[in-house]
Amino acid sequence: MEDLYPSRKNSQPEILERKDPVIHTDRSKDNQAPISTEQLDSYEKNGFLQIKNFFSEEEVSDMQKAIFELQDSKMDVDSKKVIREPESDDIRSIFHVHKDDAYFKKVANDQRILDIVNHLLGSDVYIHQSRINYKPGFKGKEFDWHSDFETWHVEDGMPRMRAVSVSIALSDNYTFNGPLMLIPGSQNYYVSCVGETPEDNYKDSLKKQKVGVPDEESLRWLAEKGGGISVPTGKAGSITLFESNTMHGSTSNMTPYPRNNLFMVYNSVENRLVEPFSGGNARPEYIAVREKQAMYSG
Ligand code: 6CS
Ligand code: FE
Repeated sequence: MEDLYPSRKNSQPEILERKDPVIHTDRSKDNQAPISTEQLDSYEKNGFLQIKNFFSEEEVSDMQKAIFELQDSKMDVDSKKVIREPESDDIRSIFHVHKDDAYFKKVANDQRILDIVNHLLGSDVYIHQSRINYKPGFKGKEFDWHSDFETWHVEDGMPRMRAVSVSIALSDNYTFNGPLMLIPGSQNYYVSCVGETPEDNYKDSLKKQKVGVPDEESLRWLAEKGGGISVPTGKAGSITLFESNTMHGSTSNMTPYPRNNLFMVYNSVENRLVEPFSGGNARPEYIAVREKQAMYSG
């Protein structure tokens, strides 16, 4: 398959134009969407959309109970799906929760979310990746600037930009406890990064990403083009949907307040993974789902 978004191939970075729509349902059908035209406009323009108070307080406390019970149950467990912080034993992320845990499978199937992502992606969807990023107080380290799509394209073989991440805030996201930072409009440009993908890169990249992190010049260009950096803060229970190629990152958390987010990544069933464009081995199923699974439809 032709590689429309080459990266980690050249010695110089390059900024390529996006070749896919941001919203894959024709805008003449806005009235079929469960969100407003203004919200669709905002997502199309910025590459992300925050919806506050999406979940009820009761749902939030159920989810918080679930993520902390899971965290406790894995505290002393050595599992590939449990990623620990680079400088401590604290749990950084737990992957594949949509499949391994009945409760999170229900969250992944939440019809309110499915109706939105089906419209944005213009098709039925399946879960490409799910994870809980705990970002514990004092110990939670940064997630350097990156486009998820760049990794999913190069290391997982995701052909086109037709996936969306739904970040569910399960603790209050303040300006100071390492919230998600996004560059508005960056979804429209693809930063072709330098550097080869090391064998089994995921064993290190999920702790600290090195390849696929854009150069400072490209990041400066994107931020200036987009008019700065957005930090959607808000109470637990809000969600932030962001397009697969929107440049994002988050700082270390040096406050007592954890920043727990649950991520469900939805991919179009018409955009299933092929061989990694890096030419390397496919990443494990718990990071990048390949098995044919039940489609989620709106
Ligand atoms: O490699 C990945 O798939 C993961 N890495 C980051 C930094 N964001 C997306 C995803 O969790
Ligand atoms: Fe990411």
